[in-house]
Amino acid sequence: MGMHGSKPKKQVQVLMLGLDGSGKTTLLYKLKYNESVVTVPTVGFNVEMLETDRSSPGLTVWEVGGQRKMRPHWKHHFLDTAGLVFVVDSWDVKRLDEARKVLHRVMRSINIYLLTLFRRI
Ligand SMILES: Nc1nc2c(ncn2[C@@H]2O[C@H](COP(=O)(O)OP(=O)(O)OP(=O)(O)O)[C@@H](O)[C@H]2O)c(=O)[nH]1
Ligand SMILES: [Mg+2]
Repeated sequence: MGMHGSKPKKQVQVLMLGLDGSGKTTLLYKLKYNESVVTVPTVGFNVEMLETDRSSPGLTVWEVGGQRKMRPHWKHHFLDTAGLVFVVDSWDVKRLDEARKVLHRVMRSINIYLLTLFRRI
């Protein structure tokens, strides 16, 4: 009865991808705690549930490491994903083309909502 009136909230999975060093972990913890944290390259993944208002589903955000050796693992997260956030470091001009190719490869494999974030500062 302690849970009276509160149904478990629906959770929607969001996948956060992008090249290594594009700023995914930084963004994830900024969204979660509104803090800038010191990061290390993600080996595997980080996952956090984000608070949303009562009428919206909860967001479970999965950030998977973007190093070349990590990218083959991305596909294991595609199945349950409702949306993709693809993070691009727009200062890293030399790797914009690599980011474009990697994003195109991902979009060929999944059919979902896409948000591309270009980090500027
Ligand atoms: N100036 C600036 N630096 C940032 C920003 N976001 C991240 N960084 C820095 O970029 C570096 C890499 O950030 P991460 O968030 O670890 O990058 P990542 O995309 O998670 O990298 P992987 O986990 O290896 O795929 C860190 O030194 C961050 O402090 C930003 O918006 N502006
Ligand atoms: Mg990371």
